[in-house]
Amino acid sequence: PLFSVDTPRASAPVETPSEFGRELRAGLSRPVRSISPKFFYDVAGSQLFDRICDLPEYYPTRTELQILTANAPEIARYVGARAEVVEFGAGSLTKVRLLLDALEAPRRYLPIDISGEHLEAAAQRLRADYPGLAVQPIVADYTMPLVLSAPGDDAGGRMGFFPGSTLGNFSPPEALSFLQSAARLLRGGGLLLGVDLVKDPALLHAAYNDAQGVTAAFNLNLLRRANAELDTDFDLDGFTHAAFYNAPLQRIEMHLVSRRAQTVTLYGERFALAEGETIHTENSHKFTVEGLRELAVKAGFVPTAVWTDPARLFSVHWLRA
Ligand code: AVJ
Repeated sequence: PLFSVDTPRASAPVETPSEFGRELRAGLSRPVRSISPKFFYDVAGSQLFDRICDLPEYYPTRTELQILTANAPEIARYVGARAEVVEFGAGSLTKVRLLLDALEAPRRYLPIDISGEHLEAAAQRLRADYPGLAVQPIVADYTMPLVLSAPGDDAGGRMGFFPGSTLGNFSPPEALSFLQSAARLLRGGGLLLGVDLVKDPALLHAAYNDAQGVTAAFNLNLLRRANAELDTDFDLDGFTHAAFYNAPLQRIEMHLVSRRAQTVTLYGERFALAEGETIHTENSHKFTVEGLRELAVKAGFVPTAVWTDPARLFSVHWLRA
């Protein structure tokens, strides 16, 4: 398949292991347990993530919006006339409004997201506000190679939009291969890419350990989702949220820590977790402006302009493809 399509599923149990189920089983079978952060985003998880974006400690969303707002005319000049905008991991479709407002004559908008229901609802709201724009949501895992038909013969061609530092969820080799495919998909156009910057670890720590516990709820929602969709028996009180900065690897790591020795059953198989053992749920890599530009060059882009906020918390890059 060109990409996997995540259809909404009825409640558990399921006969054919879902992608989530297969990956969770594989992740629990490894000596260092892990699961991909892409499974955070069921409806409840997408809503929790939207709440994270509004938290006082979570500076990335607000800062990126400030950068896009403050520099919209200049960004529009670099981007030029683009008829088609493809967004990777589009979520709630709020940031793209700033871009659509700045562009000359966008005709088609293709938001790609793994969370189908959430995406369709957001697409409806966007259509209401942009009557001249063809909004064509694609429910897909954008970490898989994606093939799109040619952007058509309207002037300007295609651009990509990948805000929010979602690139940071990839390991460095995955980030490179994602950017390589994006460069192929966007050839003749470019990618407007937002990435979070390396900074004082105390600020990073606060952003992933918010006082209201929304990030903890977001992390633990993965276990609630597994219980609902896969019929696992995770005890939600048996795990705690942990997030810390791994400085040598330039990333925030999120884990679910087992508070005691316990077992969990998935597809009839029992997995034992020791007290203090963790399930690694997310990496959120941080970048330097130079490091990102070098990575972009390796992937086949030509980095041109970079915009940051005065405190250099976050960066937005225009990468020509
Ligand atoms: C959507 C991957 C960019 O890494 O900051 C927020 C996800 N995890 N709080 C990030 C997230 C915990 C977010 N990304």
